[in-house]
Amino acid sequence: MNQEIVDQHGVPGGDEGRVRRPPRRRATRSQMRGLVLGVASLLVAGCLGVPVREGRGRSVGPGVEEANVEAVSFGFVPNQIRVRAGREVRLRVRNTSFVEHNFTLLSPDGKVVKEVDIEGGGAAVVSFRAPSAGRYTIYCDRFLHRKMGMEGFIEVR
Ligand SMILES: [Cu+2]
Repeated sequence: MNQEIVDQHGVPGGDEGRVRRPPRRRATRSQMRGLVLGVASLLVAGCLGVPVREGRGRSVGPGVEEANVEAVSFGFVPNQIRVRAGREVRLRVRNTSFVEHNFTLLSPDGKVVKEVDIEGGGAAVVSFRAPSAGRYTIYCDRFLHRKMGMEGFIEVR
């Protein structure tokens, strides 16, 4: 982290000898960089696809697979989860951000299988049967969230 700059010159009328001022130049520069990075990541998310983070279900009992999914602003981690066909799949979704997100699960033919809103800091378990191979889609239905990267896939094999 950047060290804060302490201005040694007092301000007329001030009763303290040392006055702490915000490091104006650096703040401006890092704000600019933040803006550029923010715009760049929006472009990447919206146009080129977010980075793939793979995960897979683990067996937690006879015929049951479980996977953890983290909902962040704006994405799911992992966003590509492989599970085995013929199982009950339990997705443990934790929203680790401060805003509400949504978790919608679509079947390979585009039907809503499950849908749940998860408040900031909250969690939900989304269970479904995955009878045969196919690609399920997950996304957040909040305005623009999917476009910004809150989308992923459950690959049933
Ligand atoms: Cu969201």
